[in-house]
Amino acid sequence: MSIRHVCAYLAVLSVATAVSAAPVILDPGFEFPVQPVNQWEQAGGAGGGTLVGANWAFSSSAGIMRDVSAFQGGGVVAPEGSQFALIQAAGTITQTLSGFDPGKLYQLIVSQRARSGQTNDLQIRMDGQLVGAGRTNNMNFSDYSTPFFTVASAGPVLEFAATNPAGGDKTTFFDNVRIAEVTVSGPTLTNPGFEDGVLPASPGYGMASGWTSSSTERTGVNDASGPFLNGQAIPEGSRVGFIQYTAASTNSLSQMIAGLTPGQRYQLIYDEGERGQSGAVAGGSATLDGATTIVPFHQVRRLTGMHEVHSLPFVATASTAGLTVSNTSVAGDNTLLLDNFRIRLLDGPVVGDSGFESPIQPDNNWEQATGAGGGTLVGSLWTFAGGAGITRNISAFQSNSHVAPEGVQHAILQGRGARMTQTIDGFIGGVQYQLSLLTMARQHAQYGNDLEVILDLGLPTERMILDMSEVTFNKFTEVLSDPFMASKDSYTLTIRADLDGGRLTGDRTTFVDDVQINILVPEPCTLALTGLVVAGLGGYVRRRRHAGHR
Ligand SMILES: [Ca+2]
Ligand SMILES: [Ca+2]
Ligand SMILES: [Ca+2]
Repeated sequence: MSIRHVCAYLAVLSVATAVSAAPVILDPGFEFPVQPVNQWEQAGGAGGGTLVGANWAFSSSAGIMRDVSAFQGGGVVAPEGSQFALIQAAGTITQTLSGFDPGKLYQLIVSQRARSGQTNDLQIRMDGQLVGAGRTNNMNFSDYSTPFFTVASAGPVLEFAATNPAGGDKTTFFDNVRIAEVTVSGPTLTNPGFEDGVLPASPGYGMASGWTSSSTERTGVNDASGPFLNGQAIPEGSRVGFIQYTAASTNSLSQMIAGLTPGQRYQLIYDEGERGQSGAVAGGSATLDGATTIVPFHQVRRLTGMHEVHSLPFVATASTAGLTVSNTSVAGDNTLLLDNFRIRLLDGPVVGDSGFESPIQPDNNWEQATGAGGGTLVGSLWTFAGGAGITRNISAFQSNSHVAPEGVQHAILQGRGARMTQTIDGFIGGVQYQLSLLTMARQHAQYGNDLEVILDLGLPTERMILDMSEVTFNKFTEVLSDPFMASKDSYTLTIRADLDGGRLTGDRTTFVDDVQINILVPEPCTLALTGLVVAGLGGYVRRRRHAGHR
């Protein structure tokens, strides 16, 4: 992520703030009824205590346990008070709560652990809606925070359920249930970099705080020592999340994005990678509210480090949106790595087909204005010339490895004279803008060429706003143009390849995707960067001003 975006996201994202906890949970610590010393009770009758008078309802294998019962072997002590809840194998514990305000945003925190040497899962539901889930395999009590959730009634039913997917005698313990109303200002994700909460025991399967897991045994969190991260650089902080393949199903991590403004355009950005086992190919995708695909299914191979994924731009229809990121396995023993989720506000003029997703090219094919390729450019909102065109995943241009960072297609600029042009309306005079795009060099022969972005090419108002004398990135990297002040409402935008005054030779191709123009808000931390092109992690930009525009 660029420094510019660190600043921007700090401005846009706000830390969730818990305020007065209006929701009422009776006996959130399972302290009543008091069990006899060294005893417990399950609703089915096991144990030497009682559940009469409890505020919770228990299925037969669920109950309440006191410190330190014979049940526990290892001598488990409650993290709050002297009692806690247990569910042995599969079962549920429920309570009808009160004091909620439908439509408001809430978050539940529970302290949970597994019985020594065991694993189980723990699902948390409000009125039947899954609000949190993951594997309990830690042998010490630790807090798990659900994603944000809303409720439909003032008195929802809270349910803790263990589903014991592996069968056998497995027990999960939990205690100290807390629910707080959450207020956010601006788009907010919970634990977007997987830095919060306990690090699950090796190999890392477990609860990812702030996220809900579809498959409690196949998702989790790794740090630098983790087998799924497998030696790759961590894009943000010291941990990444992961979704491992399973042959029979799609596995996913989910949470709620809060603080969106209906009608506003946004983009989800995150870092993605693959573990790197022999022949492994993960299948990444992301949806909103289970219905809108914002990151289409694409193949993910281990490359030189994790790389940015930019979603298709989307318009918020409500203040919240349910995000689900999935791995639909393609081949081998694969694992999708994830980190550093963030939301970008798209507030500038709309670039038509900013990600070169239309027209759709045939599978594994491309088309250039020269006629090369097996696809078509008819109907594109861009005008292509020379070696410029569009490639779909996975074509010969991509050497069967790199794929589009946004959608499933990206632009190609092969050789001098390759260019693509579009008239952009909707600028506001006096407002300062900045263009961003993702670019990399084709990993082939002489690599990339000289990439230039020009406003009003050939007109008296012509201005070059980005000039990279040679694109050398070996993975898609975001670059930013010079800031520019609009003086009218419409400009022609030209993105072209040059040879840097003849210095570059050979068959060079530069890839481009996700061209966006945003309003540049002069925040204190970005002022110092004005005029610089800032490279993302692992890359760099060499940039040189031409003496004059050619
Ligand atoms: Ca307790
Ligand atoms: Ca991280
Ligand atoms: Ca694209």
